[in-house]
This record gives sequence, C-alpha cells and structure tokens, in this order.
Amino acid sequence: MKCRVCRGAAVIDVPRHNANFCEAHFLDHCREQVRRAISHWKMLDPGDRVLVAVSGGKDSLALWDILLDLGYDVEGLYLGLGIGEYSDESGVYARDFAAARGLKLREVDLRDDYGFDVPGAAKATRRVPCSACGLSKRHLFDSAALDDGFDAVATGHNLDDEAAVLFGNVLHWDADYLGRQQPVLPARPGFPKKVKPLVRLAERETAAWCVLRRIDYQVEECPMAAGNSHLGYKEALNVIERESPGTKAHFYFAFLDRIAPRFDQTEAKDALRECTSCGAPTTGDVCAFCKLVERATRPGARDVPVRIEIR
Ligand code: Q46
Ligand code: ZN
Ligand code: ZN
Repeated sequence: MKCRVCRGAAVIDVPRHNANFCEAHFLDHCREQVRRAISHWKMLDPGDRVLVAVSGGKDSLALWDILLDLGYDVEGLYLGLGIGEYSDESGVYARDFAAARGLKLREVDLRDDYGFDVPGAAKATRRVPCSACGLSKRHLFDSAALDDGFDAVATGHNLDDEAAVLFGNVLHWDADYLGRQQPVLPARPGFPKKVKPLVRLAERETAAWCVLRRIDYQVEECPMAAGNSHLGYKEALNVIERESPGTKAHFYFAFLDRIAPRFDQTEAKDALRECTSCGAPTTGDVCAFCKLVERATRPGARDVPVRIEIR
C-alpha cells in the first residue's frame, strides 16, 4: 500500500477517494477537507473566534485541533450532562486535551449550574434523554457564544453523522428538517452562526487523525444512544458504503447541491421575543430551556417513571 502523494509506505486507505496515504499526507488530506468545507459553505472567515462544542470524543477533539492548526482563534466549551460514568470520563478527556496544549476549556455543568442532569430531565419530562440533552446543548452553546461575542459555534458532526441524519429525514420525508439540514446556519437575532467543518471527513478519518496526533479521546458512546434509530441508519449506510465506496458522500453532497434548495430553507417565521427568565429568543413567554429547568428541578421530578418512545 503506497501513499498516493509521495509513494512512501501508506498507513491508511480512504476508499471513497480511492487513495492511500502516509501519515503526513493523511494529515494534509484531513486539513484540506476541512479547509474546503469551510470555504465552500462560507463557514468562517480567517481569524474568526470560534467556540467548539467539546464532548471528549474523537470528533470534537479532532475539530478543535484542526481548527487551531488552520489558524482560527478557538476555545472549547464542555457541557457536563450528568450521565453517570460516561460524563465523568468525557470531562477528563476534554480537560486533559486542553491542559496538555495550554488551551482554554470553558465548562458548564447541568447539575452544578442548573440543578438537574440529563437522566433526571428525561424522567421529569417523560421524553427520551436525547430530547432534554439536545435542547440543553443548543441553548447553552448558543448563549455562551452570544454572551462572549464568538463569531460561530462549531460542532464535530462528520460525514457519517450527517448522512445518517439525512437518511432518517428522507425515510420520514421530514420536509422541515430536510430544508434546514445545512452544514452552516447563518447568525440571526438571538442565535449565533453554527458550522459543521468536519462534514467532508468520515468517522474513521477523525479517529485516525486523533490516533496519529496522539489525542486521547473517549471511545465509549453515550449509553443513552443505545438502540436509537440514528445508529441503525449509520449501520445501514455502512453496509452500502462497503459494497460501493463513495455512496455515502454522494448521497449527502448531492442532496446539499441539488435537492436541499428545493425545500423551504427559512427558519420558522413565528415572531420571536425574549424569554422573561433568561432573555433567549422564544415564541412564548418562557423559553423551552427555562421550562425544562423548572420541570426537572421541581420537587419529586425524578420519581416519574421513564416512558420509552420508539419511533
Ligand atoms: S444527545 Fe443523546 Fe447524545 Fe445527549 S443523551 Fe447521549 S446520545 S449525549 S450526541
Ligand atoms: Zn505520503
Ligand atoms: Zn429562558
């Protein structure tokens, strides 16, 4: 196996590009894919201040590392979700990454700062944990970025993630989500710009980036994800990809270029006002996150039995 660029010994193959790379040229390939994504979708300008949503997993740590490498001014924000050992460990990986490189890691902890955790919120709201978790992440990353004047929030969604989400949205013909499934969402009043610079890299490539750059990351997946349909969609696409490398990328990028513009890409047009409790944009008096905090911290909130939703 020879490197496509230098003909030296290759350490990894990337079947969808029909290429093998040595260590140095694989790292170049990853940087180039991120650079291309940022430029093609106009995600960031040179020197932008970027807040990276850091989970302690391979994607978010690779993203932080690559954005620094490309010269952006990046800080990480880690959100403690209170999901048992999984969260305890993920925090250690995020802190170790930052400490070893002298980087600033901001931290927000749902329990310490808001008095609840993801499993408790799931019980109190009788919804799946990912629902309270996703809402909390969106609210807290948005408000941290706005409060401190960041130019964008960057998340580590990779090609496999985005293709699986697209697959799910197509299976359900979810027109609203299809219209908004973009690698960049521009800033609008009350919301920061949101970007996904890793969409041109597959999961296996972000893992390889971390291994080659000696980045220790949390390998375990969140226990709350077990059995959710997103993982099933990923597996189904992997079966197809093995038979026909490049299908996943074509599915996602052809959608973005040719199909997405046919859907309504505007956000909900309901008039937004400020949450009376925290000031975030909301269609009612109180935003969804403040309602979640209120429900999840009510006395006896955790005694409600969990209801499993299967879609
Ligand atoms: S949403 Fe759901 Fe993830 Fe939150 S509860 Fe775990 S699986 S961490 S990306
Ligand atoms: Zn090479
Ligand atoms: Zn609020």
